[in-house]
Amino acid sequence: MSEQQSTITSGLVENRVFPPSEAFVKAARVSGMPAYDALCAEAAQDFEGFWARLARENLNWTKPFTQTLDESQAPFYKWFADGEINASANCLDRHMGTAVENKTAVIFEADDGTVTKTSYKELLARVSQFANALKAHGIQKGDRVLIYMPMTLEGVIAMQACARLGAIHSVVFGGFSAKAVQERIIDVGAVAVITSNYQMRGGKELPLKAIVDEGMALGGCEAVKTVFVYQRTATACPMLAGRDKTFSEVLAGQSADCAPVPVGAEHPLFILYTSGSTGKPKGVQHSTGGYLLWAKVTMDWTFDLKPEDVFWCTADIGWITGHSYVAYGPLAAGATQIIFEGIPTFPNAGRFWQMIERHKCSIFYTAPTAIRSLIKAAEGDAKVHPDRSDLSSLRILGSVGEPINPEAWMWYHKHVGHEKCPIVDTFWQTETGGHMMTPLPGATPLVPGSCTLPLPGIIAAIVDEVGNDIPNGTGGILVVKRPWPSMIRTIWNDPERFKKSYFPEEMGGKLYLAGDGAIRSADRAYFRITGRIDDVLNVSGHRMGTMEIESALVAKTDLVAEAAVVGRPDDVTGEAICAFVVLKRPCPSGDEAKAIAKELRDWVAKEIGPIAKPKDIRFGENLPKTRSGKIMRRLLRSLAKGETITQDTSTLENPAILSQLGQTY
Ligand code: 6R9
Repeated sequence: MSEQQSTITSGLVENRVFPPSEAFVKAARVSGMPAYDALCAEAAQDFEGFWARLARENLNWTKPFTQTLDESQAPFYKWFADGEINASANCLDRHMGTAVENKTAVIFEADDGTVTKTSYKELLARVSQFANALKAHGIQKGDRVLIYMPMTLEGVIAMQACARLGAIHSVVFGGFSAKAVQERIIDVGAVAVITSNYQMRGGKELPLKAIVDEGMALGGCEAVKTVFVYQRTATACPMLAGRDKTFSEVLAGQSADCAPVPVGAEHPLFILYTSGSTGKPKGVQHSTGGYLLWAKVTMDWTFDLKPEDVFWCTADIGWITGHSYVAYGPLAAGATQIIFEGIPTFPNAGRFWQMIERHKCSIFYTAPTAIRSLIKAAEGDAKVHPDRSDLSSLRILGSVGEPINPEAWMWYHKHVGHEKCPIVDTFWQTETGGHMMTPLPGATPLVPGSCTLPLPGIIAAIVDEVGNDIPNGTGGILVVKRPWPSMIRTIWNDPERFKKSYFPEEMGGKLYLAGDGAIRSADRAYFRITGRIDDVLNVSGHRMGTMEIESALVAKTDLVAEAAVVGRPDDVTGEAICAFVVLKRPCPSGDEAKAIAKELRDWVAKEIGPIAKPKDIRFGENLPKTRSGKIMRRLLRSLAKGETITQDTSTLENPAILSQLGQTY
């Protein structure tokens, strides 16, 4: 790829364009812009026919569907509804008797560097055996199973085994707290939990099972009959007789054959909780058929997957990226993938680059926050610089989770991709199931910081508050105008909230509201995401609701009277959490303030998880409010950024508190 133009006219206008090389275009699955345009035209001419073709070509159906899209209960759309399918069969059984059968499915690298390889055939046997163990404990189609596992092959096996039986999994990221586990067990109505005694991260052994116990002890989890415990490490953990079973105990004597249970295409494959603009996380419900279709097709299109590729998505299975591009997509596509248990900085910040070299990774997919922290590390220590590793196996790089700033993009392009690897900046969400907007590596000319264009079949647009189209070059609200197969089906237990959050009446009730702002460039009509338009923060690519953190803070009733949380830009994590707190005692300063700030951070870690800990805490006698009593969040955002307040503060009830709130702890 050559850099055609290299002028940046301002921070906002990005003029550098990187078209794919001719050789890359020639070999690509979607080869050149005419091929992309042809797919878009196919979808425009016969929307349902386009999706039906993909669904027939990419998935094995135990009962073929006759109806593609059912809009009769919109926005509760149904796809391929009369078809029957099993997700696990499409990831595993489907490859038996083909060249993929004996291919390596997973190269697992443990935290301590131990590597194990598992073929598709072996993985099928392991998933089947574990599914039989679940079945023997009464788990059946439609049951909900909570998974709280480390980033291990066993985590993927647990998900696949649930899918094999038609049981609905709900994975909770291993960094969430006992309380978060309890709340999700209750909301989802789990009958079983799959966990691990400990997890290994950065050489440290951290408890998981004990957190499940602590969560369940908070009450309301009586429906859970069995807790399956994977013994990741040799250290014993407390086991409750009758309820808790080790993996080896339940696997003993189980056959490695387990017939996959066909389910309707709309049967929920999983429920994954994500933060929204209110205090309570939403249980995003995904379908089986439509979801899996897009996980598979985007592997082929976005990552131009070839049989010899070694794919590595660094996301944890606790997030949607780990669902679509670790647990399902790569397997459905028959890829060899790397699964990594540990953290990018252990034993040193060169781990990712060393692993790419070690396993000859060809497609590498990670988050901007990881890239930014590794840039920092590499700049401080030449030994962990990517230039020290042989990265010649790479052919495609990917980015996900948050906007990638052009500086980080350029570094990734130069030092990791050696100016020959297209970077696919994939915009999507927990709710969208798979990629929505992204360059195609063998077609789309790249512009740093832009997710470029929607995938064929995805009808994205930018509108104003009432849903009218906005011309290119003007910022607005990102929406999707037509349903797509992998979209969220509902919020578990809360269909009304689903309608209100994603298909608001104010915008006509038919547009999917992503919750992000965006702008299309005047020249290429490329999309650039400008950030969330609701009260959701993106910290290190993880979604956090400001209200969720506020609720956690005020739940510390002995100490906190009031709290407001906003985001501020951060060089490494994208956004940082900044909490403004009013205590039930005089406003503290100095060491006392520091001690209370620590206490509050620990509290939030316990309530939600360490990822929700505020980076900045500021105390005041009061919060800045208008005379009508509304917290002035815009002002708080300025304060959080350390800006001099130039905005009109005349409506502020008590202007003196601004100086108090200027001090960060
Ligand atoms: C996949 C995932 C979704 C939110 C989304 C947006 C942000 C994700 C992005 C991006 C700019 C990208 N986001 N990818 N912003 N460019 N390539 O991250 O899902 O955790 O639900 O977050 O992340 O704000 O709305 P999720």
